[in-house]
Amino acid sequence: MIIAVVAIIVAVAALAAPYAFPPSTNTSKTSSPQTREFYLLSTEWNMDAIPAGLNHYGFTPTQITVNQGDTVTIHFYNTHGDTHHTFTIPAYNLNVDVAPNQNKTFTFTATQAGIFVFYCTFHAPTMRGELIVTPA
Ligand SMILES: [Cu+2]
Repeated sequence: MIIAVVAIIVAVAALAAPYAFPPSTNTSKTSSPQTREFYLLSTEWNMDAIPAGLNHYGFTPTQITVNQGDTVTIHFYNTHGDTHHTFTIPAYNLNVDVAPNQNKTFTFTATQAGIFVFYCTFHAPTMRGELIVTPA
């Protein structure tokens, strides 16, 4: 079973190889810091799918991927009329509170590489996502 899985991975990698690598003459690194812009919404999970005791709020999207050194601008929309939501990442000192039916735009520099959970302080653990900062 494991051998079959490895064989499939190797086969897929072989197919992807011509497209996955830059031309051999290009040896310089081209990922200089960029400004990246994202729209983030508060959303709701399917009520029927939520176990008792958990709230039904979430984020869309749930993943934001940037490169280390990028300037990241997020437009965060609270789509709900009856509750605040926050965008919180302690490691980045981010804790942006957005009032009902309001939005805020904020910017930060992705100085630290890694995977950082972003969450709403009012609606964790369901209302969460991941900021993925790939190393420079
Ligand atoms: Cu919330």
